[in-house]
Amino acid sequence: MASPTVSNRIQLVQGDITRQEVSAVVNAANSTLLGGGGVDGAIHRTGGPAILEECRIIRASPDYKDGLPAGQAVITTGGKLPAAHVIHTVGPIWHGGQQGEPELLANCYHNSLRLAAEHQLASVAFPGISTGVYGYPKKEATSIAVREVCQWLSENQFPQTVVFVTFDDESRRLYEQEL
Ligand code: AR6
Repeated sequence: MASPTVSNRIQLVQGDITRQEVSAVVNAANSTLLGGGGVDGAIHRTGGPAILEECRIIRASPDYKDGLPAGQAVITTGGKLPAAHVIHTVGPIWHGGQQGEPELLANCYHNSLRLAAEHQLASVAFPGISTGVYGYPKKEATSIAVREVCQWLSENQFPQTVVFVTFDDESRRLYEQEL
């Protein structure tokens, strides 16, 4: 049987990322890994304390004593979420675009996908990393998200499927245009 094309491996869903039945959901975290608002708050609220416990263990390792740098990713349990895992990544805070924001945002997608592949995860759901509190312009962020995911899928077998989860109508339209 022919392998599915990249576009057949991408889905667009409008809704709450914590309800996605996927192998892993990606958390738009901050470098403390100890929780926050937006997607981060929703994931910890719905997933329960097991996620925070693992985040604290990660923070206790010498590698992450100063926190998780922007662009990097780590994986924990999904606790009580339908998803078995959470991949936590830290998006860049938007400072106008001249401080490495596009590269850092691309790294978030790339490193999250690399972790998913290392764990042979079938499906991963991404929110629009950095497009909330961190202020990244949605159109530019969407373009980077779609570009990085398409490139990864064209070169790798895992994850088999990527789901872009959008919250609002504007974001959904931007993904539709980009895809
Ligand atoms: N499901 C899907 N998308 C959502 C949800 C949800 N439940 N909630 C919000 N969005 P944000 P950031 C959308 O602010 O910009 C936290 O405090 C939202 O509309 O969650 O990376 C962290 O601890 C937006 O488009 O993440 C950090 O301190 C996108 O998800 C900081 O916010 C991301 O919004 C990270 O900010």
